Amino acid sequence: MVPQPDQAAHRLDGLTSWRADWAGLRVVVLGLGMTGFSVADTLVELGCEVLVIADRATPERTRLLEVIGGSLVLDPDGATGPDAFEDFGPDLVVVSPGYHPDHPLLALAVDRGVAIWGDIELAWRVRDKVVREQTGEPAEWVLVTGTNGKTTTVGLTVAMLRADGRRAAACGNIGIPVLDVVRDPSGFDVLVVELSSYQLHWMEPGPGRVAPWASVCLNIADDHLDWHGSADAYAAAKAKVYEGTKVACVYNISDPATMRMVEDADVVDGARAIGFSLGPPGRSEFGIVDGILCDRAFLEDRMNTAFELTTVHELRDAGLGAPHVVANILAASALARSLDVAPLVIRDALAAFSLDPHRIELVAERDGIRWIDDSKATNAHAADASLGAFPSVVWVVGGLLKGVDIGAMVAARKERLRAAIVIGVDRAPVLEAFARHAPDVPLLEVEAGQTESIMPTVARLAAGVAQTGDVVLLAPAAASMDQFTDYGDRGSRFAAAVRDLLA
Ligand code: UMA
Repeated sequence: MVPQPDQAAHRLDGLTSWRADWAGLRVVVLGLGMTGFSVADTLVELGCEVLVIADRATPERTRLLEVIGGSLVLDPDGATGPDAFEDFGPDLVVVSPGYHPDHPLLALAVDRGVAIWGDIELAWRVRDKVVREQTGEPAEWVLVTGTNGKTTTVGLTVAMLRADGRRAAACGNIGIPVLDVVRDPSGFDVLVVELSSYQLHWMEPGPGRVAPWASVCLNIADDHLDWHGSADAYAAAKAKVYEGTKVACVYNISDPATMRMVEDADVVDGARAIGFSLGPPGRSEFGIVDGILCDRAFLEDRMNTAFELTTVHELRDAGLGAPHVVANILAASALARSLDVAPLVIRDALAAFSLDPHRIELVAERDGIRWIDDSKATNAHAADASLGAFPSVVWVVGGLLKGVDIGAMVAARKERLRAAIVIGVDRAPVLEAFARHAPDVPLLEVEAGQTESIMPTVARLAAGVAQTGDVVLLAPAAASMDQFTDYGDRGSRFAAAVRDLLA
């Protein structure tokens, strides 16, 4: 007998542990990328009946799915998926983050009253698979979102926790599915989970709601508007990061929208709001006084004293001095301090920390000109932060703009621009932004031809205009997939072209 939606809902409510009775639950998994595979693998191990439906799948994952005992319907044009869905009659759908919420199979699930979870909800429900020896409890979770700086902040927080001897894992949108970490038999004390707005979109109140130890939305600016439909919907998804927080909601004082998110969030009684900014900190805040990064939140006498964490000078020496990186450091310190990591341990962790590639990475310096790869600046907000770190810039800009207008940033930063070198297939919006807001900035265009020739041309053009004291900055304010495999490919090609030119 096919279970009715309310029976199925009742059963799902009880599935809040790895040891609950998952056997025989019929689940459609949407997507067979990184997430879809981790979901299918988990559910099969739990004894569920699993049908994966996807537009595409690599031969490797297709084969592995067969080996573990999941079924796959490949549905490249949307023709067979709906019938396969109906025939299977799922109790539950688990969706990969890349699926647009208007996808016909999701509409079908809603129409048939079938619950939809994201992979994060599933991971939270089964997080007790491996528990900590000392406490018998599963790892605590720390959630990190924001438009920019997520991965850096996750890396910093994990480094601080590890320096304190905790077993901490970075996971989520950084490229490691949370389910893989939750099932890792070695076990962890803390998971630091990077969440994209897509993953947050699917997180809902109820028995599967994540209750993090601490959470942060680093900043919010327009991004992914094509997926969410509006800036409000994007912000509403991001705000969910704070829901259910137990100890510390960390927010950005210079981005008041993040503070409002905390005010509106439904958190556990006693959870504190902790602000961070580059200015002097008030009580319950992290900030900077006379070049010293301070914690005025996690100490008894926060009226009169503060803990010193490190100095801007030391951070500059470690290549961590750009203002937006310092902001990430303050946020990560707040998360780590909420877990009782000592200030001196934080200082040591920072001294040993280096940024990931393609994040304001110095590629070369010659004749007083610095060449910097910030290919990770895939949206206007990140590029704006990057431009703000340098007084005189030859800016390499363009790519997939994802529906975002860069006009305001061009207007705000034009005084810093020696010239702009425009790349990308869809360059009309970039050219328009300059024509409207910065007509005096010289523009050099790179033909949208072969991928191999783009960066060598960029390097040659930049060398022709850059002067002593300038920074040639690859911070394209756009995604890369129109011409490159990903932002890493774009940055590596830039670095290789610069080195070739200077060799
Ligand atoms: N698929 C379809 N139809 C669709 C969409 C997807 O069939 O309309 C299927 C295909 O089988 C495809 C698979 O789904 O192979 C891909 O699923 P996915 O797009 O959800 O990607 P995953 O491989 O599962 O990776 C996801 C995140 N991707 C996205 O959110 C787009 C990864 O973030 C994340 O690292 C990974 O889960 C592990 O948690 C990447 C990303 O670009 C890095 N994130 C965006 C960003 O950071 O801006 C949000």
